Amino acid sequence: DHLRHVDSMATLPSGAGKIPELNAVILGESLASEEHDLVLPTHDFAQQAHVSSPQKYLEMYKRSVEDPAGFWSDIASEFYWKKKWGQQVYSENLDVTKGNINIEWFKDGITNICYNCLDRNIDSGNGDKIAIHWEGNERDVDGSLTYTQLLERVCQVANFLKDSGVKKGDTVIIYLPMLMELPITMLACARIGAVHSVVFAGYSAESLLQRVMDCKPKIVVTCNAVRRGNKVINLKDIVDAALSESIKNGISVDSCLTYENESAMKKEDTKWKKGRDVWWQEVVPNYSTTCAVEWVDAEDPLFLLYTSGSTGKPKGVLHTTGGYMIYTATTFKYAFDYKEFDIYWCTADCGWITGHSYVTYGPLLNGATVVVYEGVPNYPDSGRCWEIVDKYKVTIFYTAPTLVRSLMRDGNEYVTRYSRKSLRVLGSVGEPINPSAWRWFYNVVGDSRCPISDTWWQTETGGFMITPLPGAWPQKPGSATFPFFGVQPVIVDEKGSEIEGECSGYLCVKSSWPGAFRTLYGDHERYETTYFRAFPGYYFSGDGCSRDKDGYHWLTGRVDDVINVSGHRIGTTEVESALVSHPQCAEAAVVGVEHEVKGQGIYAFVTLVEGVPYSQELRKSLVLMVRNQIGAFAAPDKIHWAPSLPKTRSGKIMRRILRKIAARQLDELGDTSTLADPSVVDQLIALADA
Ligand code: 6R9
Repeated sequence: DHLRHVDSMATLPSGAGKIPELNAVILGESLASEEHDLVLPTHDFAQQAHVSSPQKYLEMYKRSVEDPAGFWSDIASEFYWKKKWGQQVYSENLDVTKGNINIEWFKDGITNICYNCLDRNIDSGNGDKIAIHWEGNERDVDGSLTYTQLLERVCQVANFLKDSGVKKGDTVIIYLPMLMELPITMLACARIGAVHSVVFAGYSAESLLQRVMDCKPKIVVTCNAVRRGNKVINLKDIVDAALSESIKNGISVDSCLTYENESAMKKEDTKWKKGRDVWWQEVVPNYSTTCAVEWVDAEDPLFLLYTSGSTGKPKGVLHTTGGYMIYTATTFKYAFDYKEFDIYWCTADCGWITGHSYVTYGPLLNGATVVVYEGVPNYPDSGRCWEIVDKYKVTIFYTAPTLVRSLMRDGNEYVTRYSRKSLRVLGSVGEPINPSAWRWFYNVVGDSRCPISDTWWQTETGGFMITPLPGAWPQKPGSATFPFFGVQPVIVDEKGSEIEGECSGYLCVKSSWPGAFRTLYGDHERYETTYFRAFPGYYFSGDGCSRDKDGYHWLTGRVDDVINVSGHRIGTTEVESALVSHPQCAEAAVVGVEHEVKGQGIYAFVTLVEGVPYSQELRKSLVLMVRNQIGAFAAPDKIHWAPSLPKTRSGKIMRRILRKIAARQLDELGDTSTLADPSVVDQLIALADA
């Protein structure tokens, strides 16, 4: 273990400001290092960092919460605004008891995020800088685009969209894998003021349909197929299925722009619907490489992204333009200590929020060079990531704990075979990173030299909320450390009272930040209920969190019915709905269970229709049902036969008990006396390995 242990932080200069919760940490005296290993930034790293000391952080943080308007407008002024925002930099109401929830930043400011990502960087002399390095699934398939070339591509797509009748405020669904065309299409939408809704290309036709029905896109952009590892997935078939079903439900999509992904499937083999489908390669290149920008209000919508909640219906998280732009740009710069020379690679897919904020917008707003990888991280073998790191001289590598754990299991040789000398900052997102995985990432991948930014945030928050600033302060493996500028996290108890000092409870946020989502598409009521009613006055994250005596934050996972599988959010109800749509399934209850690689696995208790016998085939067809209805990533790891489910007298399933049975913590079942029929529990235990 190469960690640098320290006895105290007395070596750090003291002199912190007046923000009590942070003082304990920032001032060395009260640091309880005996409990956790502390990992100090190296001297060289700290010296060159944007935020080089706890004091510097504290100074900036203090201003950001005491004078948010001043802090954020100074930063916003570094971007291009056709017209400056109004008198009031922001306005907010986060208290349901005082009226509707309302958040606005930079209102009446007129800008365009695509212009700020591309034109602005080109105008400042970076036109020839590489914007995107694209690495295909196969080793020898790659390509790159400079900022100028990227703008040209974006303009062609934007012109096509306009020509197809897409106007400001219209929605475009993008169902694409990690081709360059994915960020290109996102930027093209932004350029003309259209609202993109990227649907992860691992979602099933059923899930795509649900999203089409909800946001009614003018057009769908897809490709014929994709190669992931050794598998070829026919995306066009999935789109066809969703679109023909949507027509039956009264929603017809005029146009389906389809990119021919030649390496996966030939044009000739692709099913085609004349009049609706258009080949990308046949139309897009014919359009002009310039396209005037549609200037939009800071509060005009930028995108919709569906995420799982605790009910079956996905939530359309809506982000607007101005605040999101400033927030993603700023968080990217500070949390990764971004510098002009950096080569940045984030392994996330643009189908998730991480791919929106930290593959596309955040990095490009900073004029960064971004690596986009089409394939899976362990293809053709577990060394692929480090091969890519060496190939492009990646300096910042941002990934998920699930990948770290799976590569860790495959052994160090796959890592040490490659140089990785270029790396200087590592990042983690999606779920809590276990201290052991953190250490492996730090010691083996980063050669004990690269700080790790363990970034806690959500689809809803738009950007990082609690994250280390590399170089600023010592890290504790597994802790997301401290809030980003302008973010005021609070931990509340059951009653919604803030708890101070060392504690654990529900993680909420006091007052707004520029990147916050503004509503759930078409359902402001649900927005208020889900996020603001549980603890009036606060945004409730749905996560549990504890704070140690040094003020470090430790995320403990979801406290609602959301499971986090390999960093993907899946609602238990979504999986249950898919299971019960199987004709032989009478009832289902799904819980999360610890999983070595995925973080959480999906564990399903299934009650069959009277008289249907248990069988291995039935198990398989139940799993298939979920794969088809949601996507392969949501497939249950275990189907546990349940003659009946443990329910209270009022009919509520007691998930607490199911969680214990799933985890085989049978001596911790707790009180089962309130069950309508306590003998159900023994029945379930008897069938645990059936
Ligand atoms: C960015 C993203 C959000 C949920 C969130 C939490 C979990 C994400 C985390 C983390 C601990 C981290 N989560 N990052 N938990 N430490 N660094 O993942 O967004 O898909 O909306 O998921 O993921 O439970 O509530 P999203």
